Amino acid sequence: MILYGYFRSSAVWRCRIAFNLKGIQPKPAFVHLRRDGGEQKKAAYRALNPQALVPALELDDGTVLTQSMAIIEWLDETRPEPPLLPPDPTGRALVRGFADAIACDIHPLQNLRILTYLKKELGQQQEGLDAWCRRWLGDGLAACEALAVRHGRGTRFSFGDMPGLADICLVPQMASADRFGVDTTPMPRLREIAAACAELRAFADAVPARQPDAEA
Ligand SMILES: N[C@@H](CCC(=O)N[C@@H](CS)C(=O)NCC(=O)O)C(=O)O
Repeated sequence: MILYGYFRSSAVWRCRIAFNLKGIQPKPAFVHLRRDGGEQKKAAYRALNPQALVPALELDDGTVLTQSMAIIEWLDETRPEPPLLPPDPTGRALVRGFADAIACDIHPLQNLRILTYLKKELGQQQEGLDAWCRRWLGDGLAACEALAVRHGRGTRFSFGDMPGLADICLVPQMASADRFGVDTTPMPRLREIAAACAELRAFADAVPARQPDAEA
């Protein structure tokens, strides 16, 4: 299995955590999102993922999976232990609701191609881009804080005492919040969960700075 990614990508970071939790190490392949206009946009990578986004996961039979959430759910279905989702449909819907609030509604607004468009096509300056990111990260994570308080108070992780899909999505997004200067002090529950995750090797080994393609 080959996981195509980039050290800073939140979506790839999610996959790295999930693979680590399962104790599986796919072979990494590095797609530099900024070098040479973006390697993700080159024909060679588009042949793998026509969306020109990382991650992509190439299976041993040549099948290429795209989209981090689809990859993680495929992993969970094919290697069920330890489970990343609860056993019951309602529990799964709650976890997916939290995870999708991040993966579908927060993360896409800070994507490189969106920020590049705001800058190059719409003429926004860096402060405008930073304000944009802070706004959508702050609003989105405030909603996640409310969901986390509602569903997981007293538990170590977002939805229980085992880490799962919600935590996998949360941790990279909290790091983005820090990077863009979002004040997360009004989100104590999310900070508590992120701190609990950071204690686990699966999460610690997945941080961008520890990846072979990491840059300062
Ligand atoms: N919904 C996709 C998002 C993937 C995505 O946005 N990847 C970013 C990095 S986090 C990317 O490849 N950006 C390249 C670009 O914007 O040109 C997923 O979860 O896999």
